[in-house]
Amino acid sequence: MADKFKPDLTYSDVTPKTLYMGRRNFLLGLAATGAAVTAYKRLPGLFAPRATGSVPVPLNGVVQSKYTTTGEKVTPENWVTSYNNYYEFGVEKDDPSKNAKNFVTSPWTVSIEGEVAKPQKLSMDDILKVAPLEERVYRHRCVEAWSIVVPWIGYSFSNIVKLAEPTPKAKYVAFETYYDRKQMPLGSEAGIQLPYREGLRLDEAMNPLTLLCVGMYGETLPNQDGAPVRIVVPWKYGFKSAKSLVKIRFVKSEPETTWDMFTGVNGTPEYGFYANVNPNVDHPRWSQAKERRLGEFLKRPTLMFNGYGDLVASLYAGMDLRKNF
Ligand SMILES: Nc1nc2c(c(=O)[nH]1)N[C@H]1C(S)=C(S)[C@@H](COP(=O)(O)O)O[C@H]1N2
Ligand SMILES: [Mo]
Repeated sequence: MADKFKPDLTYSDVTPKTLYMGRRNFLLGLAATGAAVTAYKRLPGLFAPRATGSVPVPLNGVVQSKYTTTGEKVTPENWVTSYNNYYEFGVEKDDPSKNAKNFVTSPWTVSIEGEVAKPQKLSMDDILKVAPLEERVYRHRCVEAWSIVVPWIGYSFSNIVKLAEPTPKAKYVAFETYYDRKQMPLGSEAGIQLPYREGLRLDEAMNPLTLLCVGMYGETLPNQDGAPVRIVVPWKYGFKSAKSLVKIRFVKSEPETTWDMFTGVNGTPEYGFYANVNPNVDHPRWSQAKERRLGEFLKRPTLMFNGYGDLVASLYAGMDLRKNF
């Protein structure tokens, strides 16, 4: 790929980063700057220092992706890390940033299982070697009508699918995320079934936009944003983008998910399996026509498929998107 490379360290980053990276790792980071893809192949691990799971560290060798399709202003990182949902750490928007500080994400294992020729367990180092890391700026729209624009880092999830070699029986992918009552004591009060479960149809999972995500804003993921590895599905409501992934299971039929098992305040299901961003189909309790971009005052119109229709609309040809919401 002849894309431009984005250095992982810019001059303005240098001072704060030296403080927590330590001199050796800092120099390693500098050495990798500009060497990008070749460095990606040579570096023993892409984490500058080994991630402790408490402080994000720069990711080296990240290339710009052709799937950055929005020229919209990136949301200030501060908003993205301090206003979000991660119910295992509490249900208020400022809970995850406060309560996930000491979440231990190293070592980490992601298990690939089910209808595959190659079931396997991957460490984070394995995951970082599957494909070159790309930076992709995506719109991200929560079902609760707020949105953000984030420079994620990762690669197409299709790379994982290829690694797993699904059998012809595999039609869906089920995701399961980490749950430990000791580290996540507020999870039991969240009112949803944990561990958090999500899923995609196999063709949705194969769509190049579906991202296996290991970082954002040039660094590994902060705990509250799903460290150390998560899914990002930009044309669907945010709840499909499961954080802190531990299991990827290829299955024959549509898997149960945390949010389609959830019966809302009226005792009826409020969230469908598809969850495609759709300004024309309201949530039972609020309109989806507009959204508030975090940090902005005026609401903006919500876009069909969150603006990714040219790449994903064909997945739903002939489907009634009101029924399959
Ligand atoms: N494990 C887990 N993943 C999760 C959630 C959660 O509560 N637990 N919340 C989801 C919701 S509702 C949203 S909007 C996004 C938010 O992602 P962000 O914090 O990176 O913005 O994460 C999704 N992934
Ligand atoms: Mo959400």
